[in-house]
Amino acid sequence: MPRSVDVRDLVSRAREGQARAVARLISLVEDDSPHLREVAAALTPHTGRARVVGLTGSPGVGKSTTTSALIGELRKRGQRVGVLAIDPSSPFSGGALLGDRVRMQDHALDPDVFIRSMATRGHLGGLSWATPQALRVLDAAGCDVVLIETVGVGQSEIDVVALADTTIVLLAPGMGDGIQAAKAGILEIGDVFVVNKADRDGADRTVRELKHMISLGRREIQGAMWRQPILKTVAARAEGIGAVVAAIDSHHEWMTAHGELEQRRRKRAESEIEAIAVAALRSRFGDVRGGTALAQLAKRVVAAELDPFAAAEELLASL
Ligand SMILES: Nc1nc2c(ncn2[C@@H]2O[C@H](COP(=O)(O)OP(=O)(O)OP(=O)(O)O)[C@@H](O)[C@H]2O)c(=O)[nH]1
Ligand SMILES: [Mg+2]
Repeated sequence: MPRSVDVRDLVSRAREGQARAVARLISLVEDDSPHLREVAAALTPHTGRARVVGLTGSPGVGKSTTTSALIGELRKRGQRVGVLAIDPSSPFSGGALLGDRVRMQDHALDPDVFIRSMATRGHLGGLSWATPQALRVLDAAGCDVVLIETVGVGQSEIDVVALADTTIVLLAPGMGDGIQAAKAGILEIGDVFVVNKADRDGADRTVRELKHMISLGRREIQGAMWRQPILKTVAARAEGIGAVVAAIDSHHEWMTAHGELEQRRRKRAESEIEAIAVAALRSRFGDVRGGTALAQLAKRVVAAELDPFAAAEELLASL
C-alpha cells in the first residue's frame, strides 16, 4: 500500500521553498508513483519561469566544481537555484553523489539551493522520462535557474542537452578534448564553451583549437546566428564564473529576441509528451505479453494462417 499523499499540500509547501516537500515531490515523480498524474497537474500552472542550463563535458573536466561556483554566483544575485546531477550509470538516487556532495557542500545548508542527483539506469524510458518531471518540481518551487549536470558521455548527455535552454560544454586543456569534441558532435550542442582548468598549461591552445573548429562550422549556417562564446575559467577558485553567468544571460536574451527560446521549449515539450506516450504504450504492451492475445497471434503465424505484419497490426489495434 503506498503511503497516502496530500499532493496539494506538498505542492504548496514546495512553492514556499520547503526543501523536504521538494525532495518528496521529486521522489514521487522519479518512482513513477500512482500520484504522478496528480502531481504533474498540480505543478504545471506554476511552471515556465525557470531557466534551464545544462552542463556537459568529459569526466573530470570540472562540471561539479563549475556547478558549485555557478551556484555561488547566482546566489550573490539573490536567485534560487536547483541542481540535478544525472548519472546514467548509477542505480542510486536520492541525495547527492559522494563527489558532488563534497564539491557542493558550501551550499548544502542554503535554503534557496536544492541539489538532487538522479540515477537513470534501469528506468523505463531512461532519462527522457524522469528528468523533465524533476525539472517541473524545481521550476514550480521557484528556482530561477536549474543547472543540470550529466556524468559520463553518450546518448544520455545529448538527451540532457535537449532539456536545456542553454547548454554549456566544458573542456579542459591537455585532455585531447578539442578533437574529441568535434568527433562527438559537441560543437553543435554547445551554446557556451568553457575551457576550465585555465590554471593549467595549454588552455590558450584549447581555446584556439575550439575557435578554429567553430569558425569552420559557421560557414555552413545561414540566417541569424548566436555566436558561441569561448570562456576560460578556474572553477576551483571561482575565477571567470561571472562571465559564464553573463554569457548565459546574453544567450537567453538572444533566444528570446529570435524566437529560439519558444522553439526550444516547444521541442522539449514534444519529447516529453512522446516519452510519456511511449512509456504508456510499452506498459500496455507488457500487459499484452502477460495476456493470451500475443500467444494466440503467434500460434496463427506459426500455423501459416496469418502473416506477422497483419498479426502486429491486430496487436496494435488491441492496445
Ligand atoms: N587545476 C584545476 N583543477 C580543477 C579545476 N576545476 C576542477 N578541478 C578539479 O578537477 C577534478 C574534477 O572536478 P569535478 O568538478 O568533479 O569534475 P566533473 O566534470 O564533475 O567530474 P565527473 O562528474 O566525475 O565527470 C577535481 O579534483 C577538481 O578539484 C580548475 O579550475 N583547476
Ligand atoms: Mg561531477
